[in-house]
Amino acid sequence: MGQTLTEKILDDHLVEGELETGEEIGIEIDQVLTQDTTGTLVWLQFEALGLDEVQTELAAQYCDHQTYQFDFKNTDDHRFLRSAAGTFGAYFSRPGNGICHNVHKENFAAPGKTLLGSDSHTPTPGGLGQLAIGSGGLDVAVAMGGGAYYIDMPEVVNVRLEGELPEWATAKDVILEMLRRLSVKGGVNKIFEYTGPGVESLSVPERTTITNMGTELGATSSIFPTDEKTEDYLARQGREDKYVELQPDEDAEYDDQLTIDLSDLEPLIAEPSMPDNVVPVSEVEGVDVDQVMIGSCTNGGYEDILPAAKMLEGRSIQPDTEMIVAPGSKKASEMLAREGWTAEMMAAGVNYSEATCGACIGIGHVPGSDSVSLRTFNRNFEGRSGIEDDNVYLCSPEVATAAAIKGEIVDPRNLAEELGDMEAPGFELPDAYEGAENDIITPDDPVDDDLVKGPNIGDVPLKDELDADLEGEALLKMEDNITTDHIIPATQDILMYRSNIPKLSEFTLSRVDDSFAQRALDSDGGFLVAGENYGQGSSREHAALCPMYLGIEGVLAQSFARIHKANLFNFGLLPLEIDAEDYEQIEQGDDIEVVDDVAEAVRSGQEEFTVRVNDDWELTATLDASEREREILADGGKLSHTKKKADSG
Ligand code: MIC
Ligand code: SF4
Repeated sequence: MGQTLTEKILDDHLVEGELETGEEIGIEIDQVLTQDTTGTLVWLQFEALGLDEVQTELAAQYCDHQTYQFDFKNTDDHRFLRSAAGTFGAYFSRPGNGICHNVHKENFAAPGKTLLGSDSHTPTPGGLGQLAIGSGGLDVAVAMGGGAYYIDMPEVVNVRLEGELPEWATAKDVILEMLRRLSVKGGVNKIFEYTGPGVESLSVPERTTITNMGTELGATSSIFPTDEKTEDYLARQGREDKYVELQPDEDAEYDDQLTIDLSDLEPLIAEPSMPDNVVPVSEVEGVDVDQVMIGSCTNGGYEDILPAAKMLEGRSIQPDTEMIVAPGSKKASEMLAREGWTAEMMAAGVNYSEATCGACIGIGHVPGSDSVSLRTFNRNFEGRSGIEDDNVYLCSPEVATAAAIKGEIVDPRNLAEELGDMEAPGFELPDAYEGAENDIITPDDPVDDDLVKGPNIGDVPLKDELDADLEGEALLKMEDNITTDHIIPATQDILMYRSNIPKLSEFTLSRVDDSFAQRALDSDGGFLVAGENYGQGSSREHAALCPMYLGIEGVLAQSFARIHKANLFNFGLLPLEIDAEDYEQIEQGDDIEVVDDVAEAVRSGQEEFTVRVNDDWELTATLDASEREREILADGGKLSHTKKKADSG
């Protein structure tokens, strides 16, 4: 039987297990990436594991999320990261050089290689045939030390692309269409493999827009085969030697399949406040728009900003609509500036920003109260923009720019007809990707060779072994699709505590209930209760580490997002699955007791656990975990587990 492209790459990297759907496999990692808000924990844990040198082919540390350095704590984090990169042997991309995914794509991404990153959008270079996966920071630290990365073998789903995109429809509309069909949990434990005649009509940056936002489907990864377009793209970066041809076998068997006819697509938009609230733009025409933002790791490339610049050439945006362009990389910025496009945008009224994640996680350009913001980003979770009751829509750069020109949501096809002289800008690559040559410090020529830790950078707390008795209050009951932004928000006033867990923990779940952290500290242990897809969104392991620090013992949820579930194991929290009826019946404040010797049951492979509620009724909960995960959990998390293993020789 032939192999899928995913199976071929996994096979090449397999160190444990077999490629059978649902079975745990261990794979070798070639490249890792990390960024400033998850990277400090990565290196602190690398150090705590007693590791002293990067073992992967390549490791890259980016400074991209909090580049405005509002507080000395952010700046100290960046200094620490530079010193860690220098000390342990990683590339260091300086603050302002751009978003990890964009900069990685422009400099290091390589077909056929595996990439593990402590950011949920790590799958971006899947657009050029790299098998890239997002994970918590501790898994990245272990991989960087030469350890395998473990996942359950995902289902491989074939997305067959046919036809070609019509004018004004874009790659963003392809992935919005996927979200419309499959929802934000439709991709959990799946890898989407794009094939079919439609692939060749898409350039690499268009493909990476699709693979980037596969994360919003909850997918483990997304990948395209390689072809002339991939080779050409790498050549424009001066890296044609990295090209390898990668195609699935003709008789490859997929777990599932769907077809998208690109020629049927039209401009789409995700309404507030979930990326899968997708409708045709024409259905929401006429909504007044206060703010338009172009940028992020989804649509912040040279090729994404150029269409906006072309649409704006010789025009003005509406006086009551603000338009901000935040490029994904300094290289993109430098190229646009050298070609004069930055000046065109500025003349049209654009507020041009540095290359950063920034506004995507509520840092800067926070929308006004009761206002509408149209963004080319990938997430519009409620409150993520920095204001609680936000109205953030997600769309392509073309739709965003049309809104800035008109001052309201408009289908760009209708705007073009109205204006009479606005052409569809199309999609164009630069002749050569050149610029920002001074912004990556190589491991061969580091700035520092010793760790520099500011006063806000503390140790990573450890948890004790799992107890025999697990009992406590259901401290918080939450609904479906709770995001890691709910658990640990990323906004400016909170982000500076990412390396200070005691302080950061004070903000745990504050967006759901501001008394939660104190209640958790006051009670001796306790549980969280949630609906479906608990912990979707980011890879931030703080969303497991902070509840652990507050004494939370476990989470009872109808289902979990993949990365968050792995993070719960890594920090020793018991993730139990419960059914919908039991979920309905449990109330916040109920007494929860996991019957049995829990530690023993976890180690021995027990799958079903009896949970007694209020000493009154019982439910059966499931622990879906591999032997490896059970050992980690029982030992109190991966750090304690690894130390214990090292101590026992
Ligand atoms: C995000 O988009 O939410 C982030 C900020 O990039 C996170 C990482 C983090 O929390 O630092 C992600 O997606 O993993
Ligand atoms: Fe940065 Fe936003 Fe991309 Fe996360 S989703 S890496 S915050 S641009």
